[in-house]
Amino acid sequence: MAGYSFSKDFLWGVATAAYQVEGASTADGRGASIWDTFSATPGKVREDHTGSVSCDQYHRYREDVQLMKGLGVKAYRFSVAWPRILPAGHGPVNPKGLDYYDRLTDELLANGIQPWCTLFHWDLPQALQDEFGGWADRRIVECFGDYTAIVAKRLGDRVRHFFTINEMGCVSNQGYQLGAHAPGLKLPRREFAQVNHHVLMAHGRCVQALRANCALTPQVGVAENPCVCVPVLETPEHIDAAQKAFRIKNGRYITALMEGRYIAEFLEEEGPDAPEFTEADMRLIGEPLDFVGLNMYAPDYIRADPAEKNGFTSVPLPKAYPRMVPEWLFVGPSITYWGPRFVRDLWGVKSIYITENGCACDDRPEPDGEVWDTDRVMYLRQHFIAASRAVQEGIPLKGYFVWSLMDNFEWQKGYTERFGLVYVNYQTLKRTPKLSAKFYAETIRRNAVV
Ligand code: IFM
Repeated sequence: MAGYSFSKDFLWGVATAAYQVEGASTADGRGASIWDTFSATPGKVREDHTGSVSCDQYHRYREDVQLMKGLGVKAYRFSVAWPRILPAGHGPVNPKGLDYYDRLTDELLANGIQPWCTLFHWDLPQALQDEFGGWADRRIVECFGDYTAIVAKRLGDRVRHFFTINEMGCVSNQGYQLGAHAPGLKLPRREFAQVNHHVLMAHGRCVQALRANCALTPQVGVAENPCVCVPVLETPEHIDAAQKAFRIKNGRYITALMEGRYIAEFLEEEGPDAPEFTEADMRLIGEPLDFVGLNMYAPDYIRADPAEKNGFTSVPLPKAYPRMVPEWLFVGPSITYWGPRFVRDLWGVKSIYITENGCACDDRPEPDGEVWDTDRVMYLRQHFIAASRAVQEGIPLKGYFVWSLMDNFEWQKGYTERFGLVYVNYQTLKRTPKLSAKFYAETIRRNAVV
């Protein structure tokens, strides 16, 4: 391969999540989710925006599939809204909810786009939060398994690729410890540890339910956003330190999944706040996966530090370090190289995807109607170059899903942060591909960075 190119069968895709794009929050028997409740609570989301209409993909999915086709993507990563399928979280199934994902799947396949389905991207049925505290109670694990089985039975004859839970740490940390996401709780660290443990267990239960209920043999993975440790310099001592840091800093999350245990460094660090667990729990958590998906956004620069117990230190970012619109989105393109590399080197993973990468920019249409998001093009181009390096070095990076197909409901930021390749006018719901959409389409067409 010459230049910044990719393997022949590299899978280019785009990603979204149900609550962020679907809207139609009361249509066809959908139950309420914790995000409906949270966003309806004044002061929780910027400008009190809610996902009740959003991009209305529920009704406009055909148009959105045509947008994808225009980009030339080969795969669409979407999520299923649990409260559309089971309005009360468990019990009676809502057939119209399942019908929607049938229609979406069929439309994608008819247009040559592979459906990649996420079971949970944060829209927990409110009923489960009310009934037993949602992820804080161990009963959630079986409920999630049962819900997964229903979706698997319905879609598993056409969908081959499934993700269990999107960004497990965000579910527990943002939702139950920091209170920034639904359900907005600030539990003590010890209780948060248990919430997180239930999320990990539910992931394992989901893997089992998919394997037991899909008609086609499913490929099952996770979409995790690990803290991406990047060596400050590419020298052996800093690379070793960064790899070690990657494993230890993610001890509560991806390391636990990949190794089926909480590593000693994590347990020691947490002390009395460590989760309670049994060996059976850890076996469930460690269910083997077919691939690993990485949601990659910002870097954590690491240097070797012999004075530190674990041999590494995070290097603080200088004051003027570049970032995109979100206050957390510092630019560090080499994450799309180092993330896959460490996942391969630490755990021998043979199939890795970037399942999210993108940025929010201050996009506005010019008088000619065009959105000239040169900043997003710069950002994506640099990440693609790093991904191409991974591919060319033989790291098994097999695909890349840009976040996101279109502007959408950005959680507590509402509609104020735009991550899309396609601009959405929230008054008219008109979709307009930005410059970055054209850049992406051309990259896909050439299978090389433009
Ligand atoms: O919009 C989110 C997505 O739901 C999860 N990953 C990060 C994105 C940007 O913040």
